[in-house]
Amino acid sequence: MTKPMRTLDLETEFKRLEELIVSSETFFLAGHLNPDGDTIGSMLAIASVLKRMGKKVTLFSQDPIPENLRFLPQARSVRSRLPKGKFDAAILLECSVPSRGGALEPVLKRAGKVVNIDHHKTSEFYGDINIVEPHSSSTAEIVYRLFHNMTVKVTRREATCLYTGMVTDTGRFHFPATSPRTLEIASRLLETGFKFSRINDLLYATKACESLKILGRALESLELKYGGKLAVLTLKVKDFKDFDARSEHSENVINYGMMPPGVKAAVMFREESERISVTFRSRGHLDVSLVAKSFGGGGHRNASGCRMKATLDVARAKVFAALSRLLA
Ligand SMILES: [Mn+2]
Repeated sequence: MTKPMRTLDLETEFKRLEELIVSSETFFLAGHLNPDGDTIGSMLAIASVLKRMGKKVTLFSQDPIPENLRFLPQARSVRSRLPKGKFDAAILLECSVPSRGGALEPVLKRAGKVVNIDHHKTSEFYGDINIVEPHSSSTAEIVYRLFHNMTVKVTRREATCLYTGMVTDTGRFHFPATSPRTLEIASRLLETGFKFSRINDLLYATKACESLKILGRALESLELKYGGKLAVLTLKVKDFKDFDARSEHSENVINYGMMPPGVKAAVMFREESERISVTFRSRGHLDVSLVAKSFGGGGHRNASGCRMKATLDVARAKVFAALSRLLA
């Protein structure tokens, strides 16, 4: 009985967002820290549509856009400095809480309305409008639905952005969140004629040397625990220094942890200057977002993360204790 109600609410929220878009002039768009293809792709697609409608749009990402996503149309229009002035609407993408986007508070306080668009079930409904759809494979899928409702015809460039969001968040249409609808939307995007194969090449067959070297280091660190149910990868500050690599070069490395047969969950510890970044992966019903959330993070059942102010040893001990309970 709760399901139709939820759908009804969501449709109302979509309608309210449409009305807000029509009645607003100035927009602030922001994504989460360490932005990924879904956050940036969704942001750029919305910005492009808003601009076509004659709106003024300011795009913000506190952290820089990863190199492998800089091919996206208008990627350079994303600023890393918080803008001054007021906005009619602030749209946050994939921020389960506003602080996931960094220090956005000053801008949000000055915004007429705050919109939260997310597909993470850990999202807190902090917006004046909340479009939270945990069954969507990606935020890009939700954004496509918004455009569809608005009868916006997606351009080739917008399709490039939305496709990038979908293909990256679904692990190339591999993760269980991939639905018939995901593939149907991908198919509609393909119909615009964007350079599908070239985008896939840029995303998946192009890798910086630093990333390859870091991957090698991470794979060497692989440990199996709890009878082979948990894979552990560790990257230390020194590993990054040795190869002159940055944290973005370790993106997706965690997925290799899920490859040994019998592994149910993988965790990667990344030592940063003053904290430890922890990433989790799992399969099936094993919900690693519970562990991430218990340490102040968030994410999905099968993919989540958190940051801990602790030494590597302390972070490992705490996380292992939580994971052993989960795996028991
Ligand atoms: Mn996403």
